[in-house]
Amino acid sequence: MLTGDDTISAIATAIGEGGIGIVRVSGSKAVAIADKLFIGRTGKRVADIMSHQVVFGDIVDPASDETVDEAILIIMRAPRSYTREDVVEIHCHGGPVPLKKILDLTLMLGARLAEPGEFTKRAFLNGRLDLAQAEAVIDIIRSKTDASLKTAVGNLSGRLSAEIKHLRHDILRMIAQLEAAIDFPEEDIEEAAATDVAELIIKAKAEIDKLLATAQTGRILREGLATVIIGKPNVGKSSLLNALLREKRAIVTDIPGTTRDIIEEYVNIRGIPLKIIDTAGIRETADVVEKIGVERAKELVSQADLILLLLDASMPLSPEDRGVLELLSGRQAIILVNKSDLPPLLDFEELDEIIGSRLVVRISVTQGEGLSELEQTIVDMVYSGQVSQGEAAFVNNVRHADALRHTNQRLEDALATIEAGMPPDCIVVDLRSAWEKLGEITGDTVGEDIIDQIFTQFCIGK
Ligand SMILES: Nc1nc2c(ncn2[C@@H]2O[C@H](COP(=O)(O)OP(=O)(O)OP(=O)(O)O)[C@@H](O)[C@H]2O)c(=O)[nH]1
Ligand SMILES: [Mg+2]
Repeated sequence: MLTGDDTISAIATAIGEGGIGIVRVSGSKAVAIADKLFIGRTGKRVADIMSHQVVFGDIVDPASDETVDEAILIIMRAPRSYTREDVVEIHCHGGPVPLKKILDLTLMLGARLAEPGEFTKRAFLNGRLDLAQAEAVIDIIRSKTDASLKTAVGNLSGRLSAEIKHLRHDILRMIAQLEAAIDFPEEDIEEAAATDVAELIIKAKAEIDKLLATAQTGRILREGLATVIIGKPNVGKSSLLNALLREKRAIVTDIPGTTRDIIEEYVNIRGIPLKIIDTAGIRETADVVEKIGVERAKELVSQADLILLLLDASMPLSPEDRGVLELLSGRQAIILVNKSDLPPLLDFEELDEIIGSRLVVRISVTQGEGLSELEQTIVDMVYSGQVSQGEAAFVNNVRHADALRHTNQRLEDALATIEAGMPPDCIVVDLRSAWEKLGEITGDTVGEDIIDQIFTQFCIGK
C-alpha cells in the first residue's frame, strides 16, 4: 500500500516547557525541507548528511534569515525509519514558541500538518508494524503501571501477532487439506479429510480460548479496573481513597455529606491500575446537590468492575447500610468494615446473613490496618488464577478479544458443518471466514474505517 507522497510534520513531544522538543517530518520532501531551514555549524548541506547521523546547527527562517533556535538534526532515510519514509527529526529547545515556529517553517516549506497517529499509520501502511503492534504503541504511551507496560511492549515486539499468524497459518493448512480432498471424487477421502480437520479445529479453538483467558486481565491492565467506593455518609470513603492514593486528595471531615461530587483518580495497586471513584455517601436526602451525587453513585455502581462497599464497625447496621448493600446484587464487590479501631457495635452475624459468601475485610483507614490485605484481595481477584502474576497478558484490547471470539464462533460453525456431513467446500467457507476474522487483529483483512478509527485515538506527532 502507498501512503501518498505528501510530506507530514508535527511536534512530536508533549506541549509545554521541557528540556528539548522535537519536530518530526516524514515523507519524500523531508530532507529538502530540512535543507532550507537548517544551517549546520560545519557548513555541510543537509542533503549530504548521511542517514542516521546527528548534526548540530541553527534553524534559520529562510524568509528573514533570522535564527529561530539552535538544534540537532537527525536524518533517517527510507526505509530505515519509523514510517519507512525519509524522516527528519529536529531537536530544539523544549518551549512551545520555538517548537511552533519550527513547525510553521516546515509547513511553509511544503509539509502538511500530520493527523493524529499519522506517523504510526504510515508505519503500518508501509509494513513496518502490523495493526496489533501499532495499537501497542499507543498502549505503551498510555500504560499506567509496570504490568500494563509489560503487556504493551510484548505486543509491540509482536508477541500477540506471532500467535495470530501461527493460527492463521494452521487454518490455511486445513483449507488446503480440504481443497485437495475435493479433487478426489472418492467419498471416503473427503470424509477422512473432514475428520482430520475437525481435530485441528478443536486444537485451534483451544489455543484461542487460552488467549481469551488473558483478555479480562489484559483489559484491566490497559484501561484500569473501574472501582467505586460506596457507603453511607461518614463511613470513611474519602479517607480510604486518600489512603490508597497515599495523598490527601479528597476532603475528609466528620460531617456526613462531605463529598458531594464524584472524585476520580488512578491508583497503582501492586501493578494493577485502579480507576477509583469516591462517591457521595448514599442516603435519603433532601439536599438537591447531594441527591444528584447519590444518583450518580448508583449509576456508577452499575458500570463498575469492582465495588468497595464500606461499613462502619462502630455502629449497628442501619437502614442506609442495607440500602447500599442491596445495590451489590450481581456485582463483584469487597465489603470493608472500617473504623475497626473503635469499640465494635456492628453485628457480624447479622451482616453474614445478608451478604452470604461475599469477601469481607476489616480495616481501619486511620490506623492503616487491613489495607495491605485489601490490596492483596484486589490483586487475587484480578488475576483470579487465569494469568499468573508477573506474566504479561496477551490480549489487552477489546477489539482483539472480539475478533478472537468471532473467530471461535466461525470455527464452531465449521465443526457443525462437518458434523452435518456437508461437502468440504462448505467447511472451507467457514474456515475462510475464521481466517479473515483473525486477520483483523493484525490488520491483514481490515476495513479502512476501522484503521482510521484506531489511529485517530493517537496524539498528533505519534
Ligand atoms: N476512628 C476512625 N475514624 C475514621 C476511620 N476512617 C475514617 N474515619 C473518620 O471518619 C470521618 C469521615 O471520613 P470521610 O472519609 O470523610 O467519610 P466519607 O465516607 O467520605 O463521608 P462523606 O463524604 O460525608 O460521605 C472522618 O472524621 C475520618 O477521620 C477509621 O478507620 N477509624
Ligand atoms: Mg467523602
